[in-house]
Amino acid sequence: MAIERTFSIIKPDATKRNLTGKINSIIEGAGLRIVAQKRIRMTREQAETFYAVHKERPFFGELVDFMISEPVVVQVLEGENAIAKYREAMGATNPANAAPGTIRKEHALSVGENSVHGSDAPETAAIEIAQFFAGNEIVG
Ligand code: RTP
Ligand code: MG
Repeated sequence: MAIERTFSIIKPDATKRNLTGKINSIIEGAGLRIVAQKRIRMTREQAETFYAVHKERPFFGELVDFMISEPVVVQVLEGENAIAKYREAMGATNPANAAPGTIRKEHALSVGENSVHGSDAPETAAIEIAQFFAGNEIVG
C-alpha cells in the first residue's frame, strides 16, 4: 500500500479543552506519523477558503465562526493509506454515530464541535496541506 499524507485540524472545541495530546495519542496509536504540526489562529479568510465547498450550506457561517473562535492545531499526517486510516480514527462526523475509541466518540461535543478535520481524498489533501504548510515545514 502506498505511503500517503493527509491534512488534519484539531478544532477549537478540542484545543480549548486542552485535548491536543490525547488526540495526538489516538493519531499515533492508529499508526500515523505527525510529520508537521503548528498551532495557529485561523483568519476568517482562511476558514472561508478552507470550507468553500460548504459555502451554500446553512451551517457555513456558524462553521466559519467556530473555526476562528479559538486557536487550532494544523497537522500533516503520514502513513500507509493515511487518508482512510485517519478518517477511521476520527469517527463519524456526528459523534453520536461514531464508533467507540474514535476521536469524535471520545472527545467531540456535537456535529459542529466535532474536534477534528481530516481530508477526504488525495486531491483535497494536497490542496489543504498546501494552504497551511510550506514544503520545508513537513519533515517525513
Ligand atoms: P471535516 O471536513 O471537518 O473533516 O468533517 P467531515 O468530512 O466529517 O464532514 P463534512 O460533511 O465535510 O462537514 C464539514 C464540517 O462542517 C460541520 N458540520 N456542521 N451543523 C451541521 O449540520 C453540520 N454539518 C457539518 C462539521 O464541523 C463538519 O466536520
Ligand atoms: Mg469534510
